[in-house]
Amino acid sequence: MKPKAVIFDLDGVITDTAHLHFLAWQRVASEIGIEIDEQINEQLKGISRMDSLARILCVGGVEQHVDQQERIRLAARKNALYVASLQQLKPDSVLPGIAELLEELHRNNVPVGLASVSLNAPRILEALGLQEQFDFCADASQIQHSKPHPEIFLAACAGLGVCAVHCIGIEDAQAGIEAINASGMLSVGIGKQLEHADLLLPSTGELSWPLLQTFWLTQHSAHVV
Ligand code: B16
Ligand code: MG
Repeated sequence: MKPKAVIFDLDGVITDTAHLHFLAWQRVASEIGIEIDEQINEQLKGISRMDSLARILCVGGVEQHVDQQERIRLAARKNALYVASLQQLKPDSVLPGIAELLEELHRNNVPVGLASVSLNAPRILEALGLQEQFDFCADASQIQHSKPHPEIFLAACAGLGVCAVHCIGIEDAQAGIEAINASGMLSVGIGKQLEHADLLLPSTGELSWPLLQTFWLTQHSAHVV
């Protein structure tokens, strides 16, 4: 018995773009007099661009004073800075263990999906040379809710033609773990401070197909009963 699919988050699981998001937001925030630190960035992981901006405006206490037109301008400015920084991504920016795991999944005929709320996901996969490795990438432009809502994971399952309860999802953000759990999939968390993950690993380097298989065999029957 094996999972019908494995669905990956992008930022923080496939590659480490969280820091690039942070640097771009930090610059835009400072231009309007708001200071943000890494702790605040932690809350932006898995959250859409406009929702991230709303949280930053909240931190600065100016949420009521920034209209929609200005929000669109600030989000576009952040995205331009972020996209420019993506030029530094190369195939060796893929996090440890990921390329090997993708190969093992293909060798074992396990479909692979991507569930990222980033509108930049296709260009990031291309920069990493991984676009051929995913059988289906959920399109962030077609969803209404970012994580912790399960919509992006359910969209990935639908695209692969599989039922969520037969899949494993892998995430590095708390909002993402909540999204996986709400979708009915089994959750694998990457990091040290995540709560509610069915399996928690300190880093992507620990991921492997034999480990996921054992996890599936021990957890799946208990999970669907
Ligand atoms: P963009 P994920 C998320 O990607 C990031 O974690 C989050 O920080 C970002 O705001 C969001 O994508 C939107 O990204 O501005 O590029 O559309 O973790 O779901 O892969
Ligand atoms: Mg992530």
